[in-house]
Amino acid sequence: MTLPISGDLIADHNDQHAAALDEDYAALGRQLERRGIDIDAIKHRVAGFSVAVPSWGAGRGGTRFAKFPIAGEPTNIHEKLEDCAVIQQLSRVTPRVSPHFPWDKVSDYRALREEADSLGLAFDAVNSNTFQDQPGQPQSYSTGSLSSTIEATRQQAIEHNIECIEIGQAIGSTDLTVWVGDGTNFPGQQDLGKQLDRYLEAASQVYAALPDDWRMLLEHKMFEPAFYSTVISDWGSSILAAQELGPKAKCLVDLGHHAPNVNIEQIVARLHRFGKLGGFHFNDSKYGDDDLDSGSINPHQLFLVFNELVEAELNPRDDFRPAYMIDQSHNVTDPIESMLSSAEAITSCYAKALLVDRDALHGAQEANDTMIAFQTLRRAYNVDVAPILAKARVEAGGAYDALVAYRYSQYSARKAQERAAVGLGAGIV
Ligand code: PSV
Ligand code: MN
Ligand code: MN
Repeated sequence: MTLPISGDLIADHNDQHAAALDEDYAALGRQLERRGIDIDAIKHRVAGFSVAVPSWGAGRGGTRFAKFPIAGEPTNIHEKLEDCAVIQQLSRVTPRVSPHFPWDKVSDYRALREEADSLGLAFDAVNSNTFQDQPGQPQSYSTGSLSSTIEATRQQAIEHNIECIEIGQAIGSTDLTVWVGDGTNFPGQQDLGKQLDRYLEAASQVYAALPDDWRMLLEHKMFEPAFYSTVISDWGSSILAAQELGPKAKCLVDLGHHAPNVNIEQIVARLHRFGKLGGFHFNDSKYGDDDLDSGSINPHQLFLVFNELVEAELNPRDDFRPAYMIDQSHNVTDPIESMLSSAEAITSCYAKALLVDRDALHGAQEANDTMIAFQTLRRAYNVDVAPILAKARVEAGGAYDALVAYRYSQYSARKAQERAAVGLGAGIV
């Protein structure tokens, strides 16, 4: 396997920091031991954690207004895979890539799977795209896709999703993530009930094409591109649709897709309660679907989401195996750096959630001791878990400080020389 970053470079970097890491890990271990926590057991759980990176996140996303490409930015799935391999090689928590079609279209998917494998990667959920028209496509999605009033358009959207399942089978995926931009921009534009009926009927045809071990992850979003109503706008619409479709349909929570101030951790608990929590798109948001870096705006919320996920792990329902993915748009940073930083932020919140004294929390909840319950969470949130993450990373072959090692490798300067320049243009959703 030829990985993009030199193994010697990573080893040298780690050697330089080995003594400091041992000291910090031992000090944190003593601190946690006083609380009755075995640091090695936490490190073991952290080592087992992973989150997929989005193929589309490897490029500069841009916004509706502009895209500012950077030199060396990937322009095809092969280059994107190479960049994702860098993220995995240094972080060791992102072994899978979530592809998007037709953006990542190639002629030979078995070869693509082998290519990913040779880079130490596998594929995660396949994302369909019926929110944009593609060159040469017979029907336009201007009237919507799975919910369009035009039968031929619905049929085209169904066939595209089924094609995504087939591609997914060739590349080793077992989940199809379906997000549709369908909705309306004006009151009265469509019958809100009939539009959902059409969506459900079409989605059931996609569902019928799922292989036995596959899941269909329904991703809701409140608005954009539809600004008056969206067909699958919230977790209520999502769970109702998933319940109607059947057991293989689950809900996917993108952290940026909710009404402002909504309690996302409670949504997580609700979806889990009904066995419908299928996956996540991690990112952060200040105003809407901002697709900012995970944990950059509200790391406490991310921790509270993971607190619910750890509770869910302890009380699994209906084959609980959420697909964790990043979904971000990098407009002003090197995407590799953003995803390294985000993967660390996400894993940190998982580690902190593992540190919560569950007996103390549940006891305080039963006794209605609000302050102790809150402080039990706070105590875990306040721990600097960086030594646990670094230890797990180094032991798995990653870098002590992934960002520093990445800069030191000059990977981005090398790619700027090797790769074709990217044209200007608007961004992606
Ligand atoms: C829609 O805003 C979304 O979150 C969906 O996951 C899409 O697949 C992705 O963004 C496209 O960038
Ligand atoms: Mn998303
Ligand atoms: Mn989004």
